[in-house]
Amino acid sequence: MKDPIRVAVTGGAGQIAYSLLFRIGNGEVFGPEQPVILQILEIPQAMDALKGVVMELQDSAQPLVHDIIATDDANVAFKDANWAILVGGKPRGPGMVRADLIAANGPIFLDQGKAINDNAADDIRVVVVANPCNSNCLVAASNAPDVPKDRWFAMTRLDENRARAQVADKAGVLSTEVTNVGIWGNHSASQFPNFEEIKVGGKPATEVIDDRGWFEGDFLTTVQDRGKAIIDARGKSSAASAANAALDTIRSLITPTAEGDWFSAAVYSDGNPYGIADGIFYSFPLRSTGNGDWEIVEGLELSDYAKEKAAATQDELLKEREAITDLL
Ligand code: NAX
Repeated sequence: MKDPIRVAVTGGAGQIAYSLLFRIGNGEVFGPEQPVILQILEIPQAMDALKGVVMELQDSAQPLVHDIIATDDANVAFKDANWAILVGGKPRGPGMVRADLIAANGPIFLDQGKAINDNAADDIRVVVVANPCNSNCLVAASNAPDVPKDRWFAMTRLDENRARAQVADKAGVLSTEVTNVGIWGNHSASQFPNFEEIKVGGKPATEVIDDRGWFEGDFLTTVQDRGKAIIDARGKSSAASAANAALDTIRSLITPTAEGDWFSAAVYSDGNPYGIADGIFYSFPLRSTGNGDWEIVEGLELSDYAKEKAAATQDELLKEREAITDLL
């Protein structure tokens, strides 16, 4: 059996972690031969609740889980970590606008960025789930100067999966038939799931579903507003599907991407082929070699419509960045 890898998960007593931790322990993402040591971070007030989660992890007796470390010290949680999944953060409170949320989360990600920089393993890779994930990722990455920027990802995979599911449902096919789903920009209502590139059974989705009005209307708004629709229906925000998307993100990064396909995550924009501003975490269609290297898919011909959408979500990210300049 291989040596265990260390996986740090923050927000361990929260609802996403309640699904995520057990699925990591099951070998669903790193494989059935790869033992893991779970290093779970919480705030002091949630340590009792985390104790309960740890008891349940112990009671699952998962063979791949070689140790569980529960702590409220970021330096301990990120010590020698190979992967960090940053799920914990301050939720949006009543009356808070997006700028307030960004400001409230900034200091958390500044501290965690520093702790990752000072403690993590040389091959650390970080997936930021906690919202506003693109800007939180920018704060953390900016405060970890020793960790290359291409190791940081903000999660837009849930949006990708939502878009895939909507198209599969409309076309009456299995979700596996729907490929080339790329989310552009911010994990927010301004995101652009670029339906012009999506394929169904290898054919353009816009030919299979010959209804441009649906794509520009219901499709976009359903994907963009899905998080709110789930809160309205469930009384709580998406958790199982968010954990699922975090695992999908990591799996896509450690597995070679199928020929001609791509997946989505927000990455540090630094001289990209589409003229998107540098210095923000912007979601692009990506391809992975499977050994940790990835690249932005090149050569896509964006229509004027797509360019406008891609620019609008970029502008929102630039505005978010203005709210955190003192943390970068
Ligand atoms: P919960 O409120 O259930 O759990 C969050 C946990 O984080 C709490 O237990 C809290 O004590 C802990 N926490 C707070 N500050 C912390 C810190 N400084 N260090 C460590 N832990 C800390 O939220 P949950 O439903 O699990 O969602 C977690 C985050 O995911 C939220 O920010 C949420 O907005 C975000 N989401 C992101 C999604 C995405 O696609 N990127 C989708 C789902 C989700 O909305």
